[in-house]
Amino acid sequence: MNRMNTILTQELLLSLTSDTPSISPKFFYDDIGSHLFDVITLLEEYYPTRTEKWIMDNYQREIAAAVAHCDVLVDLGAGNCMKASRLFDSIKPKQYRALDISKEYLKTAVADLQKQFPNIKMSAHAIDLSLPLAFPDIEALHKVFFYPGSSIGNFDPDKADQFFINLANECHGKGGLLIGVDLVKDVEVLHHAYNDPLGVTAAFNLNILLNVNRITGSNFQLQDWEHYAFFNAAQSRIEMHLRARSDVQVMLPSNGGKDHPLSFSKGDLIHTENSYKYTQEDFVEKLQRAGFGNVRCWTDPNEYFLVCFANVQ
Ligand code: AVI
Repeated sequence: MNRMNTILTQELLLSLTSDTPSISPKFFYDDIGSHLFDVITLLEEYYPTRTEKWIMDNYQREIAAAVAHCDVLVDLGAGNCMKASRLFDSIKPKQYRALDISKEYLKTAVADLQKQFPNIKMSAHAIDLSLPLAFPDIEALHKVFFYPGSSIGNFDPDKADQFFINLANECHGKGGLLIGVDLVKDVEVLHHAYNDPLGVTAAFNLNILLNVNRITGSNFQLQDWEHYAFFNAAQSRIEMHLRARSDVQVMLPSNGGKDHPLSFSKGDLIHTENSYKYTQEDFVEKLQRAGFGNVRCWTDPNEYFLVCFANVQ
């Protein structure tokens, strides 16, 4: 086992053996998971992606005017880099840094994009956003951090606060943050977005077990588990879980070579993701608390989704 998988196995052993077993959502994004997520974004029920695109397209000029200046566009969850590339003509960055957890997928996307935009200096960085960022070579430049798609919703609120503080510090007094976030709305709309009838979200959720098997050598069987997602109104979040369809035994090889048995009873849950939904007011306050100011907001006619640009103060 390579060093990275050894560290990840240790992390998974801890989270899977805790009182409330969980798998971090970062494990969704292996090659298959990244592609399944791309399909989710095309689903009729999954409104966030097309709604954010509508806002970005419709308010393109106003957004570019708010951003005003951008030496480096730092794309914090680049994926296939499509969203950032749509900004290139209006924001005109001199450099583009694409960050994502899925390295191979990202490298291919950036290489393709570089051919289309040869004048923008591009680089790809595989990164775990739960850790602090550091770009000493671009400290002095005017940076715009771009964090679309409501990926911030997958952070617990206190972690999101810390993340914003880190970004504000990374700006070194210049630049800002362009971010998209999903808003609180009718529960039915939220429910369908995470329980699509084609079963793509279910496949995305279940695929996390295949990735865990690949990384750790465990033997999760997909037929033992089912997708379970619901809106937790008290916490203002969609929760995704995998629910055991029967009593299940799983072997998780530990680093020392001794297998670690995991037992689940029928109905037991493995928590895989939270997706927090904010009100505009709460979200703006959150940015301000972290050191961002002059927050400008754009939304769609249904007020399903919010795009904000905030300068570092
Ligand atoms: C990436 N993230 C913002 C998605 C979300 O909506 O929380 C991940 C996702 N999970 C299920 N469907 C989409």
